[in-house]
Amino acid sequence: MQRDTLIFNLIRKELERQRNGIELIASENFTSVQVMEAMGTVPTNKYAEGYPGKRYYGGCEVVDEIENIAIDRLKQIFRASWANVQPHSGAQANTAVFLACLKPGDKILGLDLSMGGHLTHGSPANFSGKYYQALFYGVDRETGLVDYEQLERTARAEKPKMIICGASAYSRDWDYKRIRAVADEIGALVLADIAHPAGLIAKGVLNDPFDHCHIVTSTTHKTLRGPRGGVIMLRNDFENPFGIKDPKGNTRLMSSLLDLAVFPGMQGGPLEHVIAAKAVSFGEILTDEFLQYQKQVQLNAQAMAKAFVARGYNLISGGTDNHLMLIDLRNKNITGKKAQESLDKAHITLNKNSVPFDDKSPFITSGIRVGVPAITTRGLKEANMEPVVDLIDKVLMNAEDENMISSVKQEVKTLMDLFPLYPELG
Ligand code: DSN
Repeated sequence: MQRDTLIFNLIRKELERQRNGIELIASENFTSVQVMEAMGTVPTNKYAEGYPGKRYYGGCEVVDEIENIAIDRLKQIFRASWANVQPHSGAQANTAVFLACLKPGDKILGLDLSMGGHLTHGSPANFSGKYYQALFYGVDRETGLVDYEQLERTARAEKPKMIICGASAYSRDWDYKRIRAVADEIGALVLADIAHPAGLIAKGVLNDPFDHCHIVTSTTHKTLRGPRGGVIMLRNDFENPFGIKDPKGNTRLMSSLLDLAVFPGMQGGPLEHVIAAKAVSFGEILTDEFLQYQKQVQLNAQAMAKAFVARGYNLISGGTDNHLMLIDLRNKNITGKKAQESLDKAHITLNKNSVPFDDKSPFITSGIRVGVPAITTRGLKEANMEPVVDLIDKVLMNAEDENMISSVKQEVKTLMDLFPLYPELG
């Protein structure tokens, strides 16, 4: 077969783009080379519908070993008693949880997307808002913190079957215990979607949701720094309290219902090459080096937040506990869309983001979300955050000045050349 130079040249171009820029998308990271190596390997050829030891195809003995190692390592990381590593993404993981726990039309209560929540937590544009009756809590207008009183009020009044905690644009830690207390009052389940802060939670840098939340889902590619994918975990197993049974009408433990929801409920063949890469990344997460990395992520985020505040930027909640910050640009007279586009030209990558109580559409937005996991992986430390914020500020304050943007682009490259990305790849 002729080599597909068109695509391989574009992959090379993407490598150079990643090398030359400052990557601040809060949900992105740079995996290790061995994680990428594992992804491009022969398990991609294998059909393995089912689970280790219970597959619908022959020849699964090796992928069984791989998948069992991934499961064992993930359980060890989070002190979980059960894990499913097959979800293709975080959205798939959440879909499987709903399928295992709820009936269509049941009420769910999650953080509003416009307040930092996630599409799969009940947005009307998503299956979660179409098949379930979605209710929302928000953040406090003054403090920018989750409005736990509103959450409790809504929970008591509406009695949702599931309360979802977790966010994609929230910079503070969560009071899981408080959420569990109201869930117990009304007989609801608590799902923690830790896709964003999972790496910090894994190493004890943030509160542990497992003691208080019945089910935990995550992606594997954000702060966990693994391949793109999802997982579901339980620390303690339990019976579905709402009478959901397996397809044969039998009562099963939640672990079993969740397995059935992932396959055959929602997915077909697992991506065993990605599961191999997940296993490799889980091995990395178990090291002390990864603890140092997560501590540095938090230090960098705090240093960056301080530098923004010093330049008069309005951070929602005033700062950050985790790996990201959400900035309301309204006092800087630039929209999120314009900010993202201008920064893109300077090779500083981030995303526009609605801010709580935004008066602009999600296509324009008043804010930007800034995250440090990727630049921390490249080796930037607290002292580098001030210069990075300086470059961002220069662009945002001179968004119409193409010469200025071009000179910032040069400065970005000079800075990032000091932190080589994937030198092994030539
Ligand atoms: N919400 C996306 C993000 O955080 O970038 C992931 O689904």
